[in-house]
Amino acid sequence: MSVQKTLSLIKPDAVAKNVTGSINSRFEQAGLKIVAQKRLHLTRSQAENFYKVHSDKAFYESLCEFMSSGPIIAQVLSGEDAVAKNRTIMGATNPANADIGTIRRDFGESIEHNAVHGSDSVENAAIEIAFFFSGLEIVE
Ligand code: IDP
Ligand code: MG
Repeated sequence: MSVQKTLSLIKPDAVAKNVTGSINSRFEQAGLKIVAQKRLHLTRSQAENFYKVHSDKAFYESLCEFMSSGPIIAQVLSGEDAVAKNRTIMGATNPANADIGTIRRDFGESIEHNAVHGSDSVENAAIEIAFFFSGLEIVE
């Protein structure tokens, strides 16, 4: 294990429910530190670019529409084993299948409107962090 950084997004459904502070508490309780954070509203083309790995999926158009439908919180989480740790506390993609006590179980609405995004590997975390943040904006 080692100290890693991962990209987290609080998605439009959770921002609209005004539960961003509750979600941030989950990260902090798990020992992850929020070392960068900002609120922004993605354009449709920015959402398409961020999710381009899913461009062949049936849900791609709907996902990009959702992700550009309202404000999000983009954040960088830092800590021991941060990529996998964040995936664990997020829970499964479909909130209905997510473990009790996970963010998606407690705040997600559906397989698409599932409250949070988290990078799935150290390599993708670096790419996704660079999509949203400059080095100057990340403060350990
Ligand atoms: P992940 O967010 O758990 O890594 P991915 O498979 O990478 O899941 O999918 C990216 C996002 O696309 C999901 O978080 C969810 O918002 C949406 N999504 C995934 N599968 C479906 C689906 O079957 N229907 C609708 N939306 C989906
Ligand atoms: Mg994913």
